[in-house]
Amino acid sequence: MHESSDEHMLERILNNNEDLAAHNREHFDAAGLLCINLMSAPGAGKTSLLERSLLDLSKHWQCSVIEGDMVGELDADRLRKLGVDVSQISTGKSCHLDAQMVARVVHSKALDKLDYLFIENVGNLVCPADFPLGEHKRVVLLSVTEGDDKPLKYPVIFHNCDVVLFTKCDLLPYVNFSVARATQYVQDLNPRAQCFAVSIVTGQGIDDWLNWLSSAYLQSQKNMPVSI
Ligand SMILES: Nc1nc2c(ncn2[C@@H]2O[C@H](COP(=O)(O)OP(=O)(O)OP(=O)(O)O)[C@@H](O)[C@H]2O)c(=O)[nH]1
Ligand SMILES: [Mg+2]
Repeated sequence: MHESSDEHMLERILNNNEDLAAHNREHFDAAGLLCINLMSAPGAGKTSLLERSLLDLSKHWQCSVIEGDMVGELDADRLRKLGVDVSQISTGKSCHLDAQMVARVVHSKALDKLDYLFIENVGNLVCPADFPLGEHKRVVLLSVTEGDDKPLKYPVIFHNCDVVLFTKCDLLPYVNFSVARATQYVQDLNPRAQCFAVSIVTGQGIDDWLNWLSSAYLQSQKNMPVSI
């Protein structure tokens, strides 16, 4: 009895989230921007990747970031130092962003001038997978220090994403992580996911990632509904 009412409530929460995510997506499409949801376990390198990417992207494009953290504005402050516009969402006890939290920010932001909107989700390899935010693309970071078995143990987030970045590849000589094995695990779950091995320290793979971003942006412009 208890179990079925819990399941019912969870289903309602997830359905409600899907509706709000679709609403957010309408705003993103109307503004003609590309929205990317960055997800990973804590510390895999989301903010570092954003710092590195925004250094390049901000030269030519209007970029903005929504930062999700349980408390504090440490990551937001790191990005603001680059002159980037950042909106903070503090999730309190929640271990993921949801579409309603993002909707509040979306309604208070001037989206029209933006080309890229990045959302850094709360560090967690499980819960963010179930809560789409309206993003066009889902990017998962897996650092080589976490072990290459993670796609097998946390399949949902890898099953439902567009890109997987194996981060901190400068540390590969010191850890037991095979990029080939991890790529195979991801592709067994999700053949359409693209995998890149990257390092902020050496710059490995950063051009591939930036090229992917730029083709995703161009593709999104072709797919945007034509405004009348
Ligand atoms: N060696 C190495 N360290 C890295 C790399 N990228 C990030 N780091 C380090 O990893 C730590 C965590 O990086 P963050 O970018 O803060 O990770 P995050 O995913 O944003 O962390 P949360 O927001 O707390 O989940 C920092 O000490 C970074 O300097 C990398 O390519 N190589
Ligand atoms: Mg961060």
